[in-house]
Amino acid sequence: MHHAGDPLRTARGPMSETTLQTPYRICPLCEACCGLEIQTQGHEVVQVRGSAADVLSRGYLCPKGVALKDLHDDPDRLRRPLIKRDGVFHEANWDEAFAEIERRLPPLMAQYGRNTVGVVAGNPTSHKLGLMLYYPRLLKALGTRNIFSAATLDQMPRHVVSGLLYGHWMSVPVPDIARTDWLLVLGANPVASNGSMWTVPDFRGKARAMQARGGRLIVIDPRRSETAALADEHHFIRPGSDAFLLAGMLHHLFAKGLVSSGAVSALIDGLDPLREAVAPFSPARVSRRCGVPAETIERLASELASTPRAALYGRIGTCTQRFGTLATWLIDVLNILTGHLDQPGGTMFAKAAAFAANTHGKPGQGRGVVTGRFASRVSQAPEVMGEVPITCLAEEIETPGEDQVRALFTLATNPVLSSPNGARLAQALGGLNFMVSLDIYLNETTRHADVILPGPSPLEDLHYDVPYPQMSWMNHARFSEAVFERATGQPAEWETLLRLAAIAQGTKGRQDAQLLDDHLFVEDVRRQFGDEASAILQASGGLRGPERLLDLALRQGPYGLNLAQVRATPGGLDLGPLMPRLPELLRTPTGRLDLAPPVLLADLGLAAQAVEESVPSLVIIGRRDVRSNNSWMHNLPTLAKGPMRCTLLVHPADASRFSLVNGGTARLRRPDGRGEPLMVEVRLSDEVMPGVVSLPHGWGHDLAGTRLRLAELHPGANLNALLDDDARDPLSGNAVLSGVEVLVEPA
Ligand SMILES: Nc1nc2c(c(=O)[nH]1)N[C@H]1C(S)=C(S)[C@@H](COP(=O)(O)OP(=O)(O)OC[C@H]3O[C@@H](n4cnc5c(=O)[nH]c(N)nc54)[C@H](O)[C@@H]3O)O[C@H]1N2
Ligand SMILES: Nc1nc2c(c(=O)[nH]1)N[C@H]1C(S)=C(S)[C@@H](COP(=O)(O)OP(=O)(O)OC[C@H]3O[C@@H](n4cnc5c(=O)[nH]c(N)nc54)[C@H](O)[C@@H]3O)O[C@H]1N2
Ligand code: SF4
Ligand SMILES: [Mo]
Repeated sequence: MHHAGDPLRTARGPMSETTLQTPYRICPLCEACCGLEIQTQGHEVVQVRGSAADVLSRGYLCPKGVALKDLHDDPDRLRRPLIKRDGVFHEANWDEAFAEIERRLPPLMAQYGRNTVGVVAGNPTSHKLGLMLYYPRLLKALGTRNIFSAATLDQMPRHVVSGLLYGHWMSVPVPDIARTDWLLVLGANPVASNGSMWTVPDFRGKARAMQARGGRLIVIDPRRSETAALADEHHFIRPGSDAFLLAGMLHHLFAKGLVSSGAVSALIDGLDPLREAVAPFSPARVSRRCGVPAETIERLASELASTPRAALYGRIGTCTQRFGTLATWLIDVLNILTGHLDQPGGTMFAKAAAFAANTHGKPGQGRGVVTGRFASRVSQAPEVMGEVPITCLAEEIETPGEDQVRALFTLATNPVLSSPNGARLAQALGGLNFMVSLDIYLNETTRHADVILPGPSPLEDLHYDVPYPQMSWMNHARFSEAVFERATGQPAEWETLLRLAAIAQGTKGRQDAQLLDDHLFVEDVRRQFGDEASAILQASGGLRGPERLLDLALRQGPYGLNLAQVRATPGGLDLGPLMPRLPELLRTPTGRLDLAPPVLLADLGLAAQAVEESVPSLVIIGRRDVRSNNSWMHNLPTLAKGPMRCTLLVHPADASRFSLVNGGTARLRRPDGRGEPLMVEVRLSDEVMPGVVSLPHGWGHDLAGTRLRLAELHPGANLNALLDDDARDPLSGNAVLSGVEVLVEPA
């Protein structure tokens, strides 16, 4: 905590010192995007509660929302830039930090070219308006192809499928949970994760309401997760085999003549090739591979087809596997061929008030998407959405040659823990010529930086969600102001990005972010709007920075709103339930929905061969806990308390097979012997299926040189140390994080 005389706290917020206030703030920590009430007194946060007035979340919050107070107060959270000299970090002021970057970056770019700079963006980037809107400015200024992000540890298969089927990466259908009667969840645990690629605060409450009206929740997961515990039915599945199961369901629909795509029938192509391609996947054949009985596969397919309001939803468990894109595609295809896509109670598309490409341009037709416009230098992994797989980062730094990555920007990311084979990456980062991190902690990744530039506390930042209203359970527009003013000298992160962009580009007058912003805004508006530009510039009035861009996006959006309107309504505007959007939403070149893109059929052919492959005797999966958030919230007291959560779940049958006991320590190793073994505490549980062990990711806070004093006390072990940085889904570049073979023995 900073005391009153601290120069960092001399900029005073708008609140008086003693009265209690409860400003509204959208939670920036996960995709549920809950509306919160931050009770404050002067400069202190007293308490965090759910905002009952929020149109999206209606008072819901989770323990992480409460921990925003701890995050704001955390003495380890960086409040000043750090510059490393002779291996030691020193606090610096902002001008010194930018000067250091200006001294070291441009010469590298001049000598080695643009691709010598790599950029990695992490998960919190998508939860910050300033980072979302200004990160592209930095990328443009750098002009590098070496762009990486956490998307290839996560949802890239979802983007590829949305692109191929509907013509835009961000056209993601979500279950219409308010009206469905049958929901099958695969590879997601929204009770713990609070939902992903589906903004659905209080999933539990909504699932219970569905059950109360006679609906059924079915979960397919190698672990009886918190969501499975709530379900009417749970089935174990062998990790990594969802594509087989789903192809088996589709096979059954074709075999029994249950295919009927309802309202979208007139839009679809590719039915015949699809029928042919799933012929090898009879439920009897796939059953052995996925561990789900053939009768269950057939019954689930029949129920999906016969229930008028039904939906299939898959998430990270179905994405982070070798056939992740295939599994994601089959989920959509099953929804489509049972008449559930774009129907109330099925899976539907949100219509966002701002930033949604599927509300712009000509309705019903567009350019579609392409992938593989270039490939990564070393492994030749194809580009997807302009980036290459994050699991290629280490080799791009290590491998000499033209376009070798010698300088790196990291933006709100901790790949040393969150990406497979972090030990190799850490070593590679150590060999960079120059590294800059935009981050609020000195952690396992940023310790390798030469300069760390901290963002403000989330409570010192205004907010509007860019991606999440595009996949929300209802339509809405919400804005929240900063709760506190930023400390003196602390720039907003968009200003930092603009100054970095200016350094990369050699722009004159690069000290004044506001001027740079004005210049770029005018340029953009003129280019985009031609004759209308001056009216648009006039309308944006006195706004600056992200607010100005947001106002413009709202005005150009499908509801014709503006920022003043949204800002005047804390708790947000309710823009109604999800509505059918086909064919208007499509941006495919044909204006049609091709169910059988050739790349997917080709991969299905490979899957048909893989059905018979033998499976390892023991594989590992991850686990999310309500009180974690990937790798970076283990330093907060309210979340860190309680028993250690980084434990290895082992089925009793496996425990006797490997002589493990409850509470004992196990040694986990890779079959190829790479790296150090992990020592983990064993918890016996029939929650996991036999042959599968489960360890959460994001732990392993015992590396030297970090400043995470609380997290270091309970470091846990790094699951990703066991995973492969060369195991990917080739269609999306997504890492394989689930179902990886491991060896275990008592320690
Ligand atoms: N084995 C395994 N690995 C996984 C997963 C898994 O399920 N299993 N999940 C994957 C998934 S889904 C994801 S999204 C990735 C996440 O991968 P990353 O995004 O690389 O990891 P995070 O742990 O989210 O790290 C976030 C970083 O952002 C910083 N940060 C937080 N707030 C701010 C801010 O306001 N500004 C700035 N500048 N920095 C901030 C934190 O200090 C931290 O360094 O991990 C992936 N890794
Ligand atoms: N508390 C908490 N919430 C979070 C996060 C966090 O770290 N902690 N991270 C956030 C992020 S970045 C994301 S992307 C989302 C992710 O949100 P979710 O996708 O809901 O993520 P998980 O909770 O990991 O759920 C994945 C489920 O898939 C199961 N699974 C593993 N392998 C397979 C498989 O091969 N097939 C099937 N069918 N299932 C499998 C796992 O057992 C697990 O129950 O969560 C977000 N919310
Ligand atoms: S569920 Fe997510 S958005 Fe809601 S309070 Fe928790 S962390 Fe924040
Ligand atoms: Mo994620």
